[in-house]
Amino acid sequence: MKKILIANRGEIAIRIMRTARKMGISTVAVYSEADRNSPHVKYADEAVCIGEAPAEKSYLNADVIIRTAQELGADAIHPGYGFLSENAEFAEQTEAGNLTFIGPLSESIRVMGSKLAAKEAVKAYDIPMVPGTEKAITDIADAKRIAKDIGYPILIKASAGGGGKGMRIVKAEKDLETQMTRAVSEARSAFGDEAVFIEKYVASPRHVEIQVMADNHGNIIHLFERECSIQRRHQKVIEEAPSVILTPELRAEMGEAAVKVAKACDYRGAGTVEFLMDENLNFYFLEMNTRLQVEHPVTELITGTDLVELQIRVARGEKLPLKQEDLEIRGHALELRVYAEDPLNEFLPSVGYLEDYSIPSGRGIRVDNGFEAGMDVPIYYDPMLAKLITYGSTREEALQIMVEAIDQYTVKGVETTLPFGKFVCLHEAFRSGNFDTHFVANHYTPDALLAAQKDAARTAALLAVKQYTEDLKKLRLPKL
Ligand code: MV4
Repeated sequence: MKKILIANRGEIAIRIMRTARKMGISTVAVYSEADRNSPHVKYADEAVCIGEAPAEKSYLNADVIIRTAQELGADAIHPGYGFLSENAEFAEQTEAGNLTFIGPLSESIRVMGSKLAAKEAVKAYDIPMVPGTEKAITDIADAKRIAKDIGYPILIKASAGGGGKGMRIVKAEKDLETQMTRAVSEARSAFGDEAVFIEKYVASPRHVEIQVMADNHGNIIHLFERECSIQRRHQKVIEEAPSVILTPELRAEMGEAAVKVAKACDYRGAGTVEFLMDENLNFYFLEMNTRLQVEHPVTELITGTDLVELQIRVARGEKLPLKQEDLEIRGHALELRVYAEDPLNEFLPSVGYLEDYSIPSGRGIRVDNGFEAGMDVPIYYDPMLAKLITYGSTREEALQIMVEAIDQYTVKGVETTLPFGKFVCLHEAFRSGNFDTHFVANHYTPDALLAAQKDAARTAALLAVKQYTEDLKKLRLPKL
C-alpha cells in the first residue's frame, strides 16, 4: 500500500494522513469547493476538488471519489467517520474498483446497519441484551401484548435507526398506538425501512462502548472501554477512558462480549461495540459502529496504540501486532469536542469567519484539529472544529489539564462549546463520576454556565487582589 485516498475532511482527514505519512504511505485529499483552503488539503501530498459544497455533490459522491482514487493510482480508500464510512455499497464499490477499503467487509456494515439483523447475528453468542422483541413489530395488538409483558416504560426503535434517531419512549399503553404509528411512518420517511421493534426502556443508563480490532486471520482484540454518557441530544460532548464505574472483572466481561459481537459479524479492522449500563451495572449490547470513531484518541492515549496504523496494517492483510495480554490501561484520557456552536443559544451552529484561532499545547495535551485562523467555518458540514484531548496519570490530572487547556484555547469570530466543556469539567457530578446520559439535561442551563463563569471571574479577581497586596508588601510600597 503506497498511496491512500482519504474520503473525508477536517480533523479526521489530517489525523489519518499523519499516520499514513509516518508509515511512508503517500496521501490524496479530496475536497469540496467550500474547502479549497482547508488545512486537510494543504496537508496532503496531492489534492483533488471533487465537487460543490453540499456533501451530496462532493464527500458523498462515491463514483467521483473512487474514480479519483483510480486516476491518481491510489491503492486504498480510508473513509474516516461520517459521510461514506458506513455505507456498505461504497465499501463494495471500492473493492470492485480494485481498491482496498480501509474498514470492515461490506457485509458486516450491512448487518450492523440494521438493528434487527444485528440482534439476529449475535443471537447465538450469548450477549446480554435489553429485554425486547427480536423481530419487527407491525401489529398493534402484538405490540400491546409484548409491551405489557416487558413492562412500561418501553422504547420503540427503528431497525434502520441508530445514534438515537427514530426512538420513541412509551410510558403507558394508552400512548402505544399513536407512538407506534408515528415511529413507523418516521422510520419509513427517514430510513426507507419501516421496521420497528420494542425494548424495555432503561431510564438512566450510562453509555459505555468497547473498542475492538480484528484482522483477516481470525484474531480479535478489545482495547477497553470509553465512557460516552456526557452527550446532548445524542451528540457526544465529552468522552473518557477508562470509565470510572468499571471494575477489572466487568471490563473483562464486556470486552469478551464485544469480541463475540465482532466475531458474530466476521468483523475486520476497527469497530466499536456500544453498551448501555444500568444503575446496577448490568450491561446490554445496543449496536456496533463499523468505523473509526470520533473519540478513538482517548483509547490511543490509555493503550499507547495508533488505531489508524492498526487499521492500515489489517487492511494490508497483516496479522494484528498485539495480543490481548499485551494490552493494559495506563493513565486516564479525556476528550472534549470543540464545536462552533453557541452554548448560550440552544447550541445553534455559530459559523462564520475565524478571526483568531490558536490551539493549546503542552504536556498531556493533544489537539486533533482541522481549522486555522483566517478560514470560514462552512455551513455545509458538521461544525466540529477540533477535539481537545488531555492525558494524565489520574482522572484528576487529566481534568486539571483539560481546564487549563480550555483556558489556553483562543477562538475569535465564532462561539464554541469550550466554555460548556469547562462547565462540565468543573461540575461536581462529573468530577465525582456520578452521572448518566441525562447529565446535560439535568445540570446544564445557560444561566448555570453564566453563574459558573461569574463565580470563576470573582475568584480570579480575588486572587489577583491578594497577589497584588502581597507584591506591594514585598516592594515595601504604601498600601492601596
Ligand atoms: C436505549 C435507551 C434506553 N433504553 N435503549 C440512544 C442512542 C442509541 N444508540 C440507543 N440509545 C438509547 N437506547 C433502551 N432500551 C437510551 C438510549 C439513549 C442513549 C444511549 C446512549 C447515549 C445517550 C443516550 C441518550 C438518550 C437515550
